[in-house]
Amino acid sequence: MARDLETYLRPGIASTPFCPGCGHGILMNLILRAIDELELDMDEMLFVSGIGCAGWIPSPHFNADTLHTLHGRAIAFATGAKMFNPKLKVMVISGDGDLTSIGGNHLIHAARRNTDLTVICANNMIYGMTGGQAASTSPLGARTSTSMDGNIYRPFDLYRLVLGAGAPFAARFAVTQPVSLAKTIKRCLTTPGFTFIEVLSPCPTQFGRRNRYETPADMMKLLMERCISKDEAARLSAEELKDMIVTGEFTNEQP
Ligand SMILES: Cc1ncc(C[n+]2csc(CCOP(=O)(O)OP(=O)(O)O)c2C)c(N)n1
Ligand SMILES: [Mg+2]
Repeated sequence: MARDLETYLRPGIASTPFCPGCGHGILMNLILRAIDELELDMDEMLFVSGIGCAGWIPSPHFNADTLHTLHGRAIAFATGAKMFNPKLKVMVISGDGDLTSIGGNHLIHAARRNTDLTVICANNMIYGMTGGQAASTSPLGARTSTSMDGNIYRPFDLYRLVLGAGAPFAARFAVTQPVSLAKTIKRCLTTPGFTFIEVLSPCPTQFGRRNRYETPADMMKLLMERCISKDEAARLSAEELKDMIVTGEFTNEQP
């Protein structure tokens, strides 16, 4: 039977670190929901995060063992813990800057090695916590505190990056697709090997206000309009697909 999700939180945490309209709280809820529906014992799990707003999703919130590690090094710590105790179910939850900018090297090698980890990347397309600098995921033309006239570099396409590095499974969903996202988190937690989910999570404070989103709701609405399933995408022309974000589960055929 479903438990009250509050029972998964450390007692005494009275407030949230997340800004109004941030998607990270929705993601936190869905991870706990997935754990609850699978009836996993959090005492047999370890949650690892790096530095950034997304790093706060597991730590200090989850009432379990959490490792809040150095910026960019969550996967390295998680790999060490898994090697030491292979029975642990190890989940890495961190931001796009942490996992794919400073930590990109660890990400591709864990994918290549098919290390038995579930990695969830909360992608808000910016370094949220430190003042809105451009990340390796910031879109072309995006205004950030380090690209006031628009970002001149192309962003990583994260699920393709991870599949290209050899991971057997990668997915992309937005926090505005909670049912599909929770289902995929459950799939990752029950699939051995390296599994990765890019979760699109709006940051109205650092990204939205610099990029002409009037309200936090506008960022959510845009995700709701633009995120389509890969089946829907298959029916669209290249022109129709231009502004769309294809979401779903993706696998690598090769072993
Ligand atoms: C070695 C090192 N470099 C830089 C920083 C500063 N720093 C901390 S978090 C962060 C970016 C976090 O961005 P992201 O992972 O996307 O998380 P968000 O806050 O957007 O959720 C940076 C640059 C640091 N703590 N350590
Ligand atoms: Mg970020």
